[in-house]
Amino acid sequence: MEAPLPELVESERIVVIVHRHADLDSVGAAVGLATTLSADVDIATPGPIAGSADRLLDDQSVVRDPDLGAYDLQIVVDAPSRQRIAPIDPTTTETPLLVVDHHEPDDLYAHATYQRVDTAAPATAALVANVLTAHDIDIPPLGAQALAAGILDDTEFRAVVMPDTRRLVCELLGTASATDTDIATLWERQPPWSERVATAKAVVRANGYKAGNRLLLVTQVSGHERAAADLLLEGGANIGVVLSNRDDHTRVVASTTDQTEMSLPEDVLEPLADALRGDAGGHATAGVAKVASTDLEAVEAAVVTQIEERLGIQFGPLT
Ligand SMILES: [Mn+2]
Repeated sequence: MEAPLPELVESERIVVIVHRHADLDSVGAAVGLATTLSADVDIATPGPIAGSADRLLDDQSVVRDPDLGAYDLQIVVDAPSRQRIAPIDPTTTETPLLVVDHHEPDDLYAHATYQRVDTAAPATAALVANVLTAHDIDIPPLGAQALAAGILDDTEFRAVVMPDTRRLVCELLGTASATDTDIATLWERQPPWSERVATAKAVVRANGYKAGNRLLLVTQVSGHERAAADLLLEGGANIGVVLSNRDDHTRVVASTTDQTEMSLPEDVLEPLADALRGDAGGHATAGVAKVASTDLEAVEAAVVTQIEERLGIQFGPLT
């Protein structure tokens, strides 16, 4: 029996760090933890995510440049060295560090307060499932789905027939069947139908605003907001804003190509959330707000005004 990890159950704020070009195993392990632990969990990414793994992050709190000292526990998943997670460096703070990994030990392990390292494990996601189970923490369907995706991907699907892992994978898939999302699409080259429909609607419904050579595109979808926001940037916008009605609130997802002009959370989304009651977060070039108003026209007008005030410009219609 392994020594327990008190911080896993007692922490209020946890950051889970994935590796550079994080794959399904690293992201799946992180999402498995984020959806399961009772703490507020941020997932920190040192850079872009590989392939389809970013789809698992749709409803997660994702940060690019975490203030590591502000957390009660840092967890690195699927990376043995500082180089694999640079520029994020969990060794610079006093925050306890847990490393969960199946690679050959490297420099990160010397700094770990705790480690769950097993080079014989087929995937880090499997080690995460075992850590959670060992603490009697029930894994919810979304978490089970993310962990199963990580294990299947790292083993090229052999996990379902490997004696050591088939039982775990079948259990996770059984739990995951309670969600209505389909993980099979993670291995398709073309985005899933629902995402294609959402991004196509985003294009058709977009309102354009222009000031000088700045373009702002605002649109409405009912899902896949992040993919839609990225698409608006690919379509030429400097700033893309996607609004989504969620019964009693509106989700506002924003992306910008410009790293320096403004910080979306601080300059746009947090003031918006203050004005319309809600909360906001994210990093400088991609953020999310949740506001109480469900009047999409009013939310759109408030977003445009916020950006105008911050940049000291006035948008006109893009005709
Ligand atoms: Mn792995």
